[in-house]
Amino acid sequence: MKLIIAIVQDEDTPSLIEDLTKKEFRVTKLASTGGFLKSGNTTILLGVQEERVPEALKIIEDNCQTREITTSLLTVSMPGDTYIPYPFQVQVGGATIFILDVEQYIRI
Ligand code: 2BA
Repeated sequence: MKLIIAIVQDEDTPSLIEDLTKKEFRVTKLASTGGFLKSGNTTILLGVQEERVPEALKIIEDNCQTREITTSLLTVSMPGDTYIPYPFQVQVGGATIFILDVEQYIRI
């Protein structure tokens, strides 16, 4: 068994979870926050049989889009201790995925 941890954008989460559950994957959804943008994203936990990993990855790929986000985390300093926000574009990936070996899977 494998544990897929997928960090996805909030906008893609409802359709992703619907498609995964339709195909009888067991899913846990966690609210998370990206360290760089400091804005909300979603972390999905999926415990899957090894042979179903490609199917799960395909569903994630089909539901999660890369997007350009405009952020103003950077500031430009001006004379007189004034800082003005400096908008810039960041490309946020469709999904960041980790796949881990599961030693044991127990449901009580
Ligand atoms: P954030 O940390 O909020 O990052 C959002 C996007 O900002 C990233 O998109 C990347 O394009 C950019 N970014 C992140 N750190 C950067 C840096 N130090 N300098 C310049 N640009 C930077 P993604 O790479 O698609 O990541 C989307 C979200 O996935 C991340 O949100 C974070 O929550 C998670 N993530 C990505 N890589 C990770 C990793 N190696 N470990 C844990 N979480 C990760």
